[in-house]
Amino acid sequence: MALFSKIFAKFRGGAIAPADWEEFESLLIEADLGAHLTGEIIEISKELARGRSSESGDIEGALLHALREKLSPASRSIPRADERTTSIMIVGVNGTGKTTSVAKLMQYFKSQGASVVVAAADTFRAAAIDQIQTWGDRIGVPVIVGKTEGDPASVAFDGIKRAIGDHADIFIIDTAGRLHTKSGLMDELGKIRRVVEKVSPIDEVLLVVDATTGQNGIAQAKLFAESVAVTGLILTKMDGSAKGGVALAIEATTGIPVKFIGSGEGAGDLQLFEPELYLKGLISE
Ligand SMILES: Nc1nc2c(ncn2[C@@H]2O[C@H](COP(=O)(O)OP(=O)(O)O)[C@@H](O)[C@H]2O)c(=O)[nH]1
Ligand SMILES: [Mg+2]
Repeated sequence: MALFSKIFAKFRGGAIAPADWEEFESLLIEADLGAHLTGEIIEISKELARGRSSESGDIEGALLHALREKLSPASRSIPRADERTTSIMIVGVNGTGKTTSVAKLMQYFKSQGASVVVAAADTFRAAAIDQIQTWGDRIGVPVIVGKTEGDPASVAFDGIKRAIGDHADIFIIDTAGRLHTKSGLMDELGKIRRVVEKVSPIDEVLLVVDATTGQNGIAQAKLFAESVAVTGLILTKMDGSAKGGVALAIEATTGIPVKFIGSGEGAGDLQLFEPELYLKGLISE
């Protein structure tokens, strides 16, 4: 990404012309940092440039520090309950990569030696049910399904009962994302949560956002965060044309921590989000 490398070269070179600031601003906007955050970063950078009596290395350090403050202070880990199943609900708009992320999480937790059960609570399309079942068969995770167009909450309920019965470490719920009826979707997600929590708490609600959708992704994060208690983000399609600034923009706007990065269509294409590496990637050349 190296968004900041040009401006650092200017810092080192001495004077920064107005045109340089404009170029820097366009770069930040193109990288999906959003107008507000871009404005703030430009201000901070100008401030640093004005007060520059020191080496450019100090300016880099100061900017890194300012960006770090914009990231969410919340924990990025997925704490596991000791004596019971840890339940994770996956939410997000259609096509963002929810089902694929469920497959990636199956593999991630299995590779840690945990046992996993999944509920296919997107019952809207038969193809969606097949998709998650195929992943489950391939990875070796039981997937609880219901009838097409059946009640998603009852599939989730069957899933948690199975997970408890199997003493599974992790229970993951895949959900639908048809947003044209926003309140309908949020009600459905709320109902799934209530029904599952009759037997066992939901520990995590992970929102899946497609990084290539830029500002739209930020709007989705705000929308879901208002309606369901989102505990973390999975930022998908970071292997595509995404400029990656969206992670910083979403965290600065919503305070929700990015927990995982999706970088492909395979079950292994999932990484933990590492804030320091991410910031270095934005800054270094
Ligand atoms: N390149 C890339 N494609 C992805 C990633 N995650 C999901 N996809 C693709 O995005 C499309 C939609 O994914 P899906 O999991 O069905 O989305 P859902 O509707 O939210 O469940 C599929 O073609 C996936 O293979 C990713 O991290 N990188
Ligand atoms: Mg899906």
